[in-house]
Amino acid sequence: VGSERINTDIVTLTRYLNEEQTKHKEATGDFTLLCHALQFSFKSIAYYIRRASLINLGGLAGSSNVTGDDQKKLDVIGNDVFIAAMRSSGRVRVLVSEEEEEALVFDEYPEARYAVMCDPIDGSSNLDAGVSVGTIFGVFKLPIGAKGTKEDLLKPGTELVAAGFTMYGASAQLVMTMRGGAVNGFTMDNALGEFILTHPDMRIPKKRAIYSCNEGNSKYWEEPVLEWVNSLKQAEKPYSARYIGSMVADAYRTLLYGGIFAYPADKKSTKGKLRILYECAPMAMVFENDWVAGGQAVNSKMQRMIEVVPEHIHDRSGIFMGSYDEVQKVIDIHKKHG
Ligand code: AHM
Ligand code: MG
Repeated sequence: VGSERINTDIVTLTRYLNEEQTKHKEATGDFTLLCHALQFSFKSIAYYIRRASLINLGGLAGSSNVTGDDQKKLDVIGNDVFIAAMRSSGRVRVLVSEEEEEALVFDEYPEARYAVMCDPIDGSSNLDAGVSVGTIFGVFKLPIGAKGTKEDLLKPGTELVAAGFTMYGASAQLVMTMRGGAVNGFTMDNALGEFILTHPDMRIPKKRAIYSCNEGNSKYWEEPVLEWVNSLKQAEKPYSARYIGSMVADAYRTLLYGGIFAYPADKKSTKGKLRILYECAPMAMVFENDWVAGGQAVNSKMQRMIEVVPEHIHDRSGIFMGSYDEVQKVIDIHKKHG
């Protein structure tokens, strides 16, 4: 490769964050610092996942988390890495993690103005098989003097100032969006130790014949969901089924290729499986990003996912998200059933 063909002016996440900060004259740099701490936690988790089977991190840790799932050793490590990074940033007042029953309030930083919600390692049942997993995050900005109470957290996704996820796959892929901005995708360059802006201004295709859901649950599904999936199978050109079972990986594919990802509420899990604050709302912010990504995300009642207000920090919801036209099909069938 001739040197003239090597791009020497790459946009790293660090550069991108600096450039974003200078666009906002009122910015204090606090949010940028928070993003640096987030970035560090993604890099660390990516590193541990990659090393996992070499340094004996596979398997169960012998404890259960709040929702009764068996915790993996890596779940515990991912959670610890995330908490330490958020706490030490000095910019986080309160942190909600899937792995922690209560919100963690960082009283040592009473001036901190951000609340962070995260699932440190989502899809961890896939870990030992080497399948992609991910970290999902959402960020609220709190009023001055906020104490990190439940009221600071039980807010709809429309209040998020930033959200996104990192997928730990063949490479680590970070997708993030800030309020009013584009959805941008970064790829971890392991040699440089930097996330590089590789997918600026991501836009989800308006439609695509791919659906992604756990059909093993179909005996519990409500009538409209059954009718919808059946209609895809009976379409003139039937849809392709793709289900990884890691929301982040299924979401990343859906964002790039188009299609739909669904985890509906059903007769068994009447509230759905995925959590509102740190799984559904951040994904909704990415997919519904009005003029940017241009997709849709709704719950099982066909309400906009981003407007749903949880009553408890670990509340769950059904979710349908993806290409505009594909989600619209779900909405139309549900409307018909009234
Ligand atoms: P987790 O947070 O305990 O890992 O569970 C969330 C995961 C999602 O990543 C994925 O979409 C879903 O659970 C898969 O569930 P199922 O195995 O029921 O299909
Ligand atoms: Mg998880």
